[in-house]
Amino acid sequence: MVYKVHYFENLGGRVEFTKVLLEYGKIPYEMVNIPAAEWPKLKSTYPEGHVPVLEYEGKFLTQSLSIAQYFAKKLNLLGKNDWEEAQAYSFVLSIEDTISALKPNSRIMKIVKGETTPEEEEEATKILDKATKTQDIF
Ligand SMILES: N[C@@H](CCC(=O)N[C@@H](CS)C(=O)NCC(=O)O)C(=O)O
Repeated sequence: MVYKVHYFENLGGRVEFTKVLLEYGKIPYEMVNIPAAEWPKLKSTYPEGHVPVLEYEGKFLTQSLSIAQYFAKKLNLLGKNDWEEAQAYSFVLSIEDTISALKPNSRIMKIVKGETTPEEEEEATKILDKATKTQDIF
């Protein structure tokens, strides 16, 4: 049975951790691409009303970091010992902090579309600089 990853059509976001791992591990999967226009109708059919969702053997797993961790473990990417495992988790959570900091007012989409005001751009640059410094620790 092949893994199915549910996410919005033509949109990157919280699904990317999982897609990178699936591609890296050459794990077969299918995307279930949800058109934005269909979402209001489909939202209530998902366990927590959001995506990404992993579907496998009739079961559904929510939460992007849990899904990514599931595959990271399968691919032996959680470190050689408890310390390295904690470092891997720390790295992921620092990315999560960055996503959360960029999320208000759809800032991510504005950045992608080049629609940010100079003030928003300056703020986003600060957030991304901080993230780069944090990730340099690893
Ligand atoms: N903590 C959840 C957050 C999921 C989330 O916010 N997903 C967004 C897309 S990135 C979503 O489904 N938005 C539509 C909605 O909530 O109606 C996770 O990491 O999976």
